[in-house]
Amino acid sequence: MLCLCIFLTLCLSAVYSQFPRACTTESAFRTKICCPAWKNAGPCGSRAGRGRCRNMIVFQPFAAGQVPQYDDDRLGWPRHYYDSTCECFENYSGFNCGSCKYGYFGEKCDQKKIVIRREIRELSFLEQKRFFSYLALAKTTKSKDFVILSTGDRHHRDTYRFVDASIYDVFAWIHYYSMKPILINSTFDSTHNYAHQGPAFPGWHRLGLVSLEREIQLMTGDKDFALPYYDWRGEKNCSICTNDFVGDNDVQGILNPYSHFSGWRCICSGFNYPDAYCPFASEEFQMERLQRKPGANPQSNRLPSFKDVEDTLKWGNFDTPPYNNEAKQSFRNALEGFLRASDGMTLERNMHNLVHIYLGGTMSQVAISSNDPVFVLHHGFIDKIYEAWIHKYNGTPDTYPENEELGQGPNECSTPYFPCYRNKDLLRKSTYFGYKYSTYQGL
Ligand code: KOJ
Ligand code: ZN
Repeated sequence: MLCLCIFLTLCLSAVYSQFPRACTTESAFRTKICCPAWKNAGPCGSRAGRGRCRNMIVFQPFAAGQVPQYDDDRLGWPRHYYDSTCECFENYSGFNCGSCKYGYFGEKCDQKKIVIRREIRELSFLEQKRFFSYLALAKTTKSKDFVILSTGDRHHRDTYRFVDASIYDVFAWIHYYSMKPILINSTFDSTHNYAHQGPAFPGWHRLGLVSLEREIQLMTGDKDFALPYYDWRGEKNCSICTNDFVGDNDVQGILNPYSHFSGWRCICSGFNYPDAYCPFASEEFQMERLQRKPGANPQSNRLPSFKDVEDTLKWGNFDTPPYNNEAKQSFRNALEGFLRASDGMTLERNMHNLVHIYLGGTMSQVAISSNDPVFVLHHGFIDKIYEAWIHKYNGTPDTYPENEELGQGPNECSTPYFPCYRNKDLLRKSTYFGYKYSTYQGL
């Protein structure tokens, strides 16, 4: 068993997220080069033919003389931090080309594998227990390859620190970091962010899930592991909010002490203010516990219906001008839940947003919602609907629209993932990323 684990670890090796620990040294930031060595084959495994250090990573650089005076560190991701990163060949990937693209395994990354994501209630009792055990491991195992950014003050770069976090917390932090208000000309713009309210929304969350899934495969050596999803269509209440699944809660929203996540703490909780990034990501700070109050909010006391999902899939335009939370007749805006899916015109809360607000507590706060693993199950189902749309309308990267949302252009890197995935490259069938969905209740 031990040999098998070592073997699998060697085959799978490091994946993608950020920041790569190896690129948070003083010299990496000074030179703006993030091209770590792979084994003893040189930077990006170049002597083994795995990749090379490339000095232009931003696919859509600003034209000369047009560099805007933005001071947000995430804009034009990742140009604020790095000018050079690894370009990996064939199916190699990762910050040093030491790992494989999603969906590929083996020393030469030439073995394609597609895992099947199933509804959480389709899993056997043992598979369910395995899933919760893997999450517990991910919450407590420090990420070997990645660290997270913690700042006292976003205006002062000397307060930026990179700190250890667990595999699950790196995942939760990525969502937190992407949705902080954008700093433009020294003022904060809270109306836009890099992951929501624009065409990047479905692909951004797809990348988050697939990176977590891969991290769990690596951590456990279980190559067959697939994230489950929660199909909430037509539910009278949250039927998985029981101790067998994501946990029961009391009227205050505290999770039942005998449930799987009752001891979990929320990274980056308690300081929603714009001026800092997760400043207390430290041992001393007591982060708040997860909270959940399904159905308690009178404005959002229902879950979306079967018809809501059908109606959402009626909209053949992936997204429409103005490509934000006011887009009409837009599949993306209906799925995200700013639009009534049936008429495509009325702005109202539905679908993705409705489920977040319905669940309440941690899930209803955009900054920290990803701390609750029900986020993973909910977004798994959102991703399944996105996948159904891609199949129905033959979506390809060319379907992704030009738009003005910061960081959401087709050729911009999905922010803040590492290495770069262009937003438009996330509009592809899921088998490209190594997974597909089971059919459940007709979808
Ligand atoms: C939390 C989120 C989100 C939306 C809402 C509610 O993460 O994306 O809450 O609008
Ligand atoms: Zn989100």
